[in-house]
Amino acid sequence: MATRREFIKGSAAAVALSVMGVPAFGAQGDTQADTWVKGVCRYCGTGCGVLIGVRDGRAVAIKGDPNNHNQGVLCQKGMLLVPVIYAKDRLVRPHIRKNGKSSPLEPVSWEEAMKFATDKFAQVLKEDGPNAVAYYGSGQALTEESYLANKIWKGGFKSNNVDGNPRLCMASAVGGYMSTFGKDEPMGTYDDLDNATCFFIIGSNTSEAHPVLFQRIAKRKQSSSEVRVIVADPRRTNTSRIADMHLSFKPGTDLALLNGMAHVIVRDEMDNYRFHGKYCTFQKGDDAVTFDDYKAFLQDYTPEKVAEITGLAADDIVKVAHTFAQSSATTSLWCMGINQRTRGVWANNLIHNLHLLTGHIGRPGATPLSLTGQPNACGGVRDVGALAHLLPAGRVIGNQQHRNEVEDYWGIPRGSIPDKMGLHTIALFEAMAEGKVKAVFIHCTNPAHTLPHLNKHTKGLQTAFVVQTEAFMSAETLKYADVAFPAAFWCETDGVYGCTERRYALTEQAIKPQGEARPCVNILMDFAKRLGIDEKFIPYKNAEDIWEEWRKFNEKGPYNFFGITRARLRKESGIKWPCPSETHPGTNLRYVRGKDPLVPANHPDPIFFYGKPNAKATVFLRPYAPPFETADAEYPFVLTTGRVIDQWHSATMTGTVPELQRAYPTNFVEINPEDAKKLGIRNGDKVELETRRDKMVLPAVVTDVCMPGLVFTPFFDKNLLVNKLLHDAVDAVSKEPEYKICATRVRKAS
Ligand SMILES: Nc1nc2c(c(=O)[nH]1)N[C@H]1C(S)=C(S)[C@@H](COP(=O)(O)OP(=O)(O)OC[C@H]3O[C@@H](n4cnc5c(=O)[nH]c(N)nc54)[C@H](O)[C@@H]3O)O[C@H]1N2
Ligand SMILES: Nc1nc2c(c(=O)[nH]1)N[C@H]1C(S)=C(S)[C@@H](COP(=O)(O)OP(=O)(O)OC[C@H]3O[C@@H](n4cnc5c(=O)[nH]c(N)nc54)[C@H](O)[C@@H]3O)O[C@H]1N2
Ligand code: SF4
Ligand SMILES: [Mo]
Repeated sequence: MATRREFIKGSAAAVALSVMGVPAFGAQGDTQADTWVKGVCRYCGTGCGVLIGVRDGRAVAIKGDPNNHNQGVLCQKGMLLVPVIYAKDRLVRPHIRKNGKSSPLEPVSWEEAMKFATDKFAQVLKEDGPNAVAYYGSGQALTEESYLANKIWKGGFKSNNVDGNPRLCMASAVGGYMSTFGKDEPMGTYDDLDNATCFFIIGSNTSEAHPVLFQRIAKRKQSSSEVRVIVADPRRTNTSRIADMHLSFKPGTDLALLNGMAHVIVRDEMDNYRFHGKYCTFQKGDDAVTFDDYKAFLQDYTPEKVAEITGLAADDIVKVAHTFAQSSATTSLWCMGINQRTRGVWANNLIHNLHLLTGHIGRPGATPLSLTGQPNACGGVRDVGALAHLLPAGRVIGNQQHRNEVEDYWGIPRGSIPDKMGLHTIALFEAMAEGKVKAVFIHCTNPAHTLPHLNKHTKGLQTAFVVQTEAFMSAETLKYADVAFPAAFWCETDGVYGCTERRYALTEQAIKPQGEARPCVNILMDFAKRLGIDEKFIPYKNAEDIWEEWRKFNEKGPYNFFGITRARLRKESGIKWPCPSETHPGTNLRYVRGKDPLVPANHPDPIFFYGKPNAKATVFLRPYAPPFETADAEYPFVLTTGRVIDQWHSATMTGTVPELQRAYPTNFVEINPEDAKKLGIRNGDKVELETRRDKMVLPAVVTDVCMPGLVFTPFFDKNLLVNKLLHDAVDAVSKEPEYKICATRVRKAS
């Protein structure tokens, strides 16, 4: 905690700047705070450190933590986080629906709500078995919550039906790291942003989705005329403002572009043979192949052929490949434009390929760094293994040795964890609609708003018994909840978030929960114990006890963070794993001798890819494949969906803040002036989008952000649920839906 004297005077100018999209220093709110409590911003995967000002038991102010990676800087969402706690529509009492889905949600006591929820779960477990129950979680839940839920479901109920919104988000990145390097999570960190001389930003609107990182990139760009920024995005977003080259290509053609860049790099002998000859193997599907086979494969991706597929100029493809390869240090950054695709894992593999071919890896500023969307998708869900195919710390359900290791650690008989994977998100909601999964516990996510193909998937919520933890009454999913438990929000409880760069940081409890809200670890423990889970299996008094168990779980193995104790987290503003001892400072360059404590000091090579048994990374031969739906004569436009800086997903939080809500009050459709002119559409006109799923009328924003043939909508507005328009085709490996591309008709509405 900091004292009042350390307080930097709040500045109206800072807030004004931040509202224009410029991250800012300074504090927001009441300047009379008498204690400052350390925490992490509730929103994005940038994971900015904050200090929360408290007076008389109330949070009254916020400022950036000068000791965390963000060095005191926050964007407008972070600056305006405190009033969200006290929003009028906070859910502050337990509710149940006594007589089925059409009866009203009524406030009841905790005892009555818990009994109602657990009676139904007990009945389903007894009559239909463990595969008929599920947990659907979130990359916004605390690490302790996700670890606990995963343990209760997989080890306690013996159900692997544990999934969550990271399936909609990071699953393809996980698949990419796992297949290329053998283990999940990036090798680089934000420090690389200060050292890169080339930024390759593909499928990430960093300026709106990770504003504080964008500011750091922009600063680096300004610091040296040598620095080049390449943005590859079919939309001319705010991010491309700082780009030396903006590649606006046909949506869904990234695989061709990335193979085309590899072709040029190899053809022009800009590859680093000493690197890939030593550290890489080449693979086509499951078969080992040679570098010469790879070269032959790349013959299909000459600049001319790739130009035809992508709509780019052949010269630009050559130029971008040369810039990538010839810089002294290239960092790639990507997000949903790459992950939310039916070939998302392949696209991830192809980005890694470029780094392995050129040796832009394992040096300051040279790294493939996947940006994580949610604040705790990395630490809470990926590391904890709270997905249907995973177990903690990079283990997988399908591996008996992995299951046994987890069973031994949890002190349950071998064979307890079922050997079959659980249901991934889309399959889970289908199984709910079919009546196969009869009861679901939904935690810290709003699927009735954010799943694709909503008309199909809300049937699952309508059919299954739904228990939900929630903090805001406006959440669309509450319309389907049979039980709603009010959750302690953000600094009303304590817990760890793990952001993009393997950094774990603690939010300490600053204030009491509003009304009758409770910390979700308490809700989960109470729920599990009433369902007969042994006290000895979950013997925790609080979140700290859970953290200690999880930390010690990782005393060995590639996710070692044994040294990140709660006491250290209270003192320090985040620590990056691997971190094997309490005196270890944390790791910037993973897999690098002398930097990563898991690489033996006497290892013969400077790089050691210890994620795979053969200690090599894999360059994959992945051919171009088109997206699931492409524009055709019937549906001639491509619709893509995504974010705006001021709103967070379903806007249950940002929508309560007038300054944010005023900036973007409703969903809209962005359309190119050329297309608009042809269709007789002017700015502000009503436009109808019609896909094979549904149709919807939205106001037009005529701008050259989208290339001709492409339209974009954000998805935050619950009054215009654009996700009804989307299909739910998933990646063959990661099962992540292709939110980014579907075919649509566009016309002026009468
Ligand atoms: N303000 C705000 N910030 C957020 C969030 C939020 O809701 N609001 N959510 C957080 C979360 S969970 C996530 S996952 C991240 C998402 O962060 P981003 O992925 O950066 O954001 P999106 O707007 O979803 O999509 C990024 C870009 O992908 C582009 N794109 C579409 N199709 C293609 C394609 O075929 N190829 C390529 N290369 N690009 C394509 C779009 O034009 C868009 O500009 O943001 C995080 N940060
Ligand atoms: N069209 C379209 N749809 C998308 C995407 C896209 O790009 N396009 N992106 C997808 C991606 S990447 C993601 S990550 C998902 C996100 O999808 P969701 O996770 O469904 O979206 P959120 O609005 O963040 O939902 C979080 C919920 O948790 C509640 N909540 C807030 N704080 C707490 C708390 O402390 N405890 C509890 N228990 N609840 C709390 C919020 O009120 C809210 O209802 O959306 C996906 N949907
Ligand atoms: S960049 Fe992300 S983590 Fe940082 S203040 Fe903004 S929303 Fe919060
Ligand atoms: Mo996400």
